[in-house]
Amino acid sequence: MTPLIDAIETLLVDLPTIRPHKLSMTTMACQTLVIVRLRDSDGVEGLGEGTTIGGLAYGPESPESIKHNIDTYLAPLLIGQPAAAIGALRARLDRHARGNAIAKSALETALLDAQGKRLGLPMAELLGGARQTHVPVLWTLASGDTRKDIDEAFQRLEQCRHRDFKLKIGANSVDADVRHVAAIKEALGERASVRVDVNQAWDESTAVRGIAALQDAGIDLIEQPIPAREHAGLIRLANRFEVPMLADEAVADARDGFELAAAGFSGAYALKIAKAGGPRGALALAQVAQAAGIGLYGGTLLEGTIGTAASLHAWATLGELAWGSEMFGPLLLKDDIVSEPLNYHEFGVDLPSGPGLGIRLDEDKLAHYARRRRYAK
Ligand code: MUC
Ligand code: MG
Repeated sequence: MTPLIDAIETLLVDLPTIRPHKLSMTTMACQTLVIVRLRDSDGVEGLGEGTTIGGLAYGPESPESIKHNIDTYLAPLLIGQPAAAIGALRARLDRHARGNAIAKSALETALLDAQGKRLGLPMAELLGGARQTHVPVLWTLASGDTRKDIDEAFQRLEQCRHRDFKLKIGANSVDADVRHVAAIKEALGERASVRVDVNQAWDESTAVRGIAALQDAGIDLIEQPIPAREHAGLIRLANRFEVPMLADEAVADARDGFELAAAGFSGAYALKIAKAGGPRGALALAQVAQAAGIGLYGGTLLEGTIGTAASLHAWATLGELAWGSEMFGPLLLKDDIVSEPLNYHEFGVDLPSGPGLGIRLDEDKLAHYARRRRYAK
């Protein structure tokens, strides 16, 4: 008999970060994961995660809205439905609920995890099969302090943890940011690739000035220098400079990717399961990028291990990630809610093996970090 979806539970999990993580729009001391536990009538459980950055600072979904909208609107659309009909279920969510890409990504991940466990297959096999099992991972230097960032970079290089670094800029003046980035690049030299993420903080003329100086300093990639909706401006910047642009907030899904490519963008796209409504949507964007000759980059919204593993299963199916990935979310957190952490080594991370995500919850840790209901007696 076809298993049906019996129950969907959501939990908010607050995990402290190892140090403050400073972005142009917020500084994080804690990350909140929305964990989904989906139970099917055959007893199989699927896990999913929906995570954003800084409450509502990064985008229109907050952890609380993700939980609320799953509980109130999205879960009821899935309960009682055939659990294996993942394409039809995702279409059903899109037909009845607009937006909410992160919430949908968490549910799609849980559906894929359950189906993988049911069939005894890793999630990557449901998505086309792994073409790589070790994915390169960069580290974001974002302590807000140049000296600390340089020390952190050397530590990571010596541990063979990371050799590509992304610097979060845009919160300070352009001159201060350029000085900070140039000092880090000079200290690291050719030992590391240094990139920046401006997270939309500049207008176009500021971007022209900033990027010119960053290009001279030897920076390899400029991520989302101007606001997400300014596609024409991003294309002008891509045409003006030799250093490539990485579109992040500007491209959520395949439709955005098609529009930007058709309008003449060249450079790279950051794929994120959270932006695209799940692993399948992120891979659809990857296909558009590949057709347009645009480079791929495996992106994160700083998910914990479950969201990171789901992303890795998707990225593993791609032949090449020209710019590697940033699947370091679990390393930014002081603790974890899974029984076996991901294996980071040799400047990358292994694709977890085993059915579904290949990840098991640590129930004690989950209970410890799960947010209690504030108004319970
Ligand atoms: C972003 O915009 O890229 C990814 C790494 C990081 O430090 O922040 C995120 C979000
Ligand atoms: Mg970014």
